[in-house]
Amino acid sequence: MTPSRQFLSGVVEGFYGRPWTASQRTELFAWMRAWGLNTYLYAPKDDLKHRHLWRACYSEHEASELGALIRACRAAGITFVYALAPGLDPDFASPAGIAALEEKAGQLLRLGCTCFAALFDDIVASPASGLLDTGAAVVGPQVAFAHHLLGLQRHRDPAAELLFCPTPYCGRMAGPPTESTYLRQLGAALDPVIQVLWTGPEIISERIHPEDVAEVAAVLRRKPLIWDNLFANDYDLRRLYLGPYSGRPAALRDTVAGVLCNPNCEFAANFVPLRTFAAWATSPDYEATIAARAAWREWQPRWQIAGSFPGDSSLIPLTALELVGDCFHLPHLQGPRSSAWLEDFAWLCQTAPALWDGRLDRFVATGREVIDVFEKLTLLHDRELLHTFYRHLWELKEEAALLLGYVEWLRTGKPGGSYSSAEHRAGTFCGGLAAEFQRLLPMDRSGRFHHPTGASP
Ligand code: GDL
Repeated sequence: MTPSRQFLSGVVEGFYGRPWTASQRTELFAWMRAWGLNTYLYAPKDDLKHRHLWRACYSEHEASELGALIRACRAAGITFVYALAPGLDPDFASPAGIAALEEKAGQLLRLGCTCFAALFDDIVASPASGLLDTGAAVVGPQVAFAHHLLGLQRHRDPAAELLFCPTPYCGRMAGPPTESTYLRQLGAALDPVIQVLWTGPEIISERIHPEDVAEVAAVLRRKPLIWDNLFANDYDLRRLYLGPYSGRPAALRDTVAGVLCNPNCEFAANFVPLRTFAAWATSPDYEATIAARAAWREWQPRWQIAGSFPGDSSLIPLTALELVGDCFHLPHLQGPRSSAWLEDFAWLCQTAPALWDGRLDRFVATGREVIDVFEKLTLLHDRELLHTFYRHLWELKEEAALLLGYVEWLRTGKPGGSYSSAEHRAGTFCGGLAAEFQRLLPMDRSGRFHHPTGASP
């Protein structure tokens, strides 16, 4: 195991989709500085020169923007880490690949970057089994590349650090770590100073407990550095995650080298996720619900809405904001009010209207509140904030209106009939082509898919 070092805590901009803008990153650094986070890993999958065209150096204009970013990050007291993801290139470790690495790393070193990462995630198609147990042929060139990069850094700074993302980077892909040829070879060959990234039991891990990382730490011969995809939404852009950082007990901090969060693609959606994550990373008595409430309160001043008269403005009430956070919560968990809303609907559908009690009122009140929050949001002065949430809340308020109409029809309608709404024309379904396929092959609650006819293929 490596000797104990500073616990790394911060953000990895490591998602697929539009990278954040310079001003969003500047805002991010201000948040991170204020909240005590120390590391920013630059790894936007869709910066061509980070991954697909990793060998290409940045143009003069791009280099000046990147240099400014590095300086802004460092001025905020945050370590800037530039990630190279060369693994899609079959010859990344050939002499030509190494020459390209020298040139590319040279450019970044000149721009002031002193910390690097070599990422080898998502470079081979996942087999149906999900297991990615690649062997020596894969590990060797990756380690050679990383060691060469470390050497280039050390030339400048003998204390330089390097991060490394393996090809199987979570429990599901690697299988039991002690049985993974790849991980065993990596643990043995990789310079102990290099930190290895790991997303936990899953790519999107609902929970990461100390026992979930003990075995991989032993095989890698170092504590893993968690790349946390809890709030990432690039794999399902109809979702947003605004819930508090959860599922990681405080004891995890002693068993990992650090945690870097890869959050929502929509920058503005990340205030509560990152604020609560920072609270988790920096305080021993973190409590998710309390941290979420404090984060919404801290963010509320940004939610100013126009009043009926020019110059008249007010803040969206905290309860309304918390309802937004509840409706767009966490990947594996609805917020408490959303869960109750869902349960109430299921209950109302199964229960004769004569037996409905206060649950109808609660159901209707939540639906109306959702519609009302959307109306309020459209009055936001901060239009960037509005448009971050617009599509998501639009879909939900449309659904809320449908449900309210449906429940009213149940209450007053004749049994055995069917309901139609003026907003829903025959043959139009939300979600387009992908949703049509999802209706043909739905996933069950345990994450399995069954042959549509019911018979085995
Ligand atoms: C991944 C990718 C990441 C992506 C995330 C969520 C890692 C190491 N790589 O597998 O770029 O944003 O899933 O979709 O997590």
